[in-house]
Amino acid sequence: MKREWWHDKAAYQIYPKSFYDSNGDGIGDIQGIIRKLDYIQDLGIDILWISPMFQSPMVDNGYDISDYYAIDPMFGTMEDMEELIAEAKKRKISILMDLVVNHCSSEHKWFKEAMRDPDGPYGKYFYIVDGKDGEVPCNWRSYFGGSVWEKVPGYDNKFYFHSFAKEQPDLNWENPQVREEIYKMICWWMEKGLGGFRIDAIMNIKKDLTWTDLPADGPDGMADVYKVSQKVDGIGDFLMEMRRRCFDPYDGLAIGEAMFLKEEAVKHFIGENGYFSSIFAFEPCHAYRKGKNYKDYEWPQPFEDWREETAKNQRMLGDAGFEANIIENHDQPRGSSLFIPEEDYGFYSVTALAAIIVCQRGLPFLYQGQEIGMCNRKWKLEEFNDLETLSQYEISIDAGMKPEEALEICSHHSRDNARTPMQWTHGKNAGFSEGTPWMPVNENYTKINVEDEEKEYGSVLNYYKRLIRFRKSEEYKEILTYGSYDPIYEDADHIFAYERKLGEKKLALICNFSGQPSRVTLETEYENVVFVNYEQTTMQGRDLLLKPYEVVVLEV
Ligand code: TEU
Ligand code: CA
Repeated sequence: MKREWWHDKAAYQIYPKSFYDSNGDGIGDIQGIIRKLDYIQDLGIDILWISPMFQSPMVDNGYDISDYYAIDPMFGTMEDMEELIAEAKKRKISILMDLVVNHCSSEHKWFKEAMRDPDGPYGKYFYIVDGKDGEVPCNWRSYFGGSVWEKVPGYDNKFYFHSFAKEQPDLNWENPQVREEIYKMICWWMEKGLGGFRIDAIMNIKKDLTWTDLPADGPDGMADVYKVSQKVDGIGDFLMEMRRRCFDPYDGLAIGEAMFLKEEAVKHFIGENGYFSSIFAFEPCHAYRKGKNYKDYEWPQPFEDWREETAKNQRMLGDAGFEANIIENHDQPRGSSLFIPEEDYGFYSVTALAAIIVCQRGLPFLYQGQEIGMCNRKWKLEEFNDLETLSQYEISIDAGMKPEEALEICSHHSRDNARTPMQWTHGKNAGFSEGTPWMPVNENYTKINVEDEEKEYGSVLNYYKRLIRFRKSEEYKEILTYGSYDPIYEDADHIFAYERKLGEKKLALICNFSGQPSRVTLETEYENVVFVNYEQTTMQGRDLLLKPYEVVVLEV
């Protein structure tokens, strides 16, 4: 396999609104990120993905971009952005921005022009379709609820298409001019010295242009748009063109938000000749999603499904390339709350989860706050900010749930859980802002925060630092990056275990992911214990006696 600069690195996602506020307006900003670069470097991070900071009306917190060439004043200026790239570079950190090009904002000049003259050149930048006698062209439901169609103002029978909110009109990738505009913009940013992009919602860019009704899958008579948009052939041509034009020339890292891939398709998506450098490993992380809506999700994450999906994903990738391994991001609950069934999870369970994910094959990708053990909070309905959560609340109520039940489900699954301010200190507003934070701070900041955890050897934060150092150490870097991944003890109850092998070298990670003690009879003789989360490892002959949430990495 051809070696790439990013293969043996560790990555971290920043949700900028909630990371660090440098000027007291209650919103995180670019200068705030710059001030925390030393912290990020100290954690062992080499690659930073920052969620969108482009000019935006913020209907979907920046995932609705009205000018791709401008930084939103909420976050700072273009000079701030250039300073951030330069300061990061000094610390050998590469910046990835978020590429949101399935859609733009309804405030983008292209869209405004398209609405003014739907039959003119900018009309072709979007999907503007005639309805059926004033009714929508077909019955597809958008991701955030309601029809994918919205009337073009002033016209009785013209509609524009939006996969997400109506303020996020989909761009027409079939139009070569649109693709040119997108590629030009990506290259413009790459020229500024970015390391690459994370590519948003990209599986939606190829449409079924027949706009045919689907059998209804809900009482509203509609059917989910993703059932069509992610099944259409031909997406590869667009993606390969984008790679060749925008990423290859800069040796850029492109990480796709690609989901629901079939086994045969994976090899086309990643690796040396894939459309992307890497994609996120959503299947293991989303094992709890048993349907489309929050009300169909399991809580907590079902252990066996998670273990199985991990093994499947790792096997599917084989030699094709590397996935980006996550337990959380800005679109789902906090990993510790989701994955750990115990109400009162502490150091051991959180670090067990950390070790399982960081030692896998693939790029370890942390989300801000994960490294200190941040978790979900309890919400009141009026505190939710996220449009997806509000639509999911309605869906639960419409399905006949009591308000308390619907609120509990939304409290578990709301994306807002991931968007509460980063907990820097045990002081006012968790040290996030001098002003009033745009989002409530999780009340547990007096216990879970960077300042206190930095001082304590046995904190989650210091464990993460040692873990990342282990992953990148001279001695184990090679095997942890390029070694094969083989699940072991797959039938053992609540044991998450796998081997990494490279040449003569072999490591095994064995974790008891439960609150009860457990025993594993080892089939291999190991010589060294190389990484742990308890002070002592107990062996009885061939039996490894594991304490609750104990994880060990053994070496042959
Ligand atoms: O998400 C794309 C996507 O498919 C979402 O439906 C996602 O699965 C859902 O939010 C999970 O709860 C991306 C971004 O990550 C998300 O924040 C944006 O809202 C969305 O695109 C639209 O740009
Ligand atoms: Ca600010």
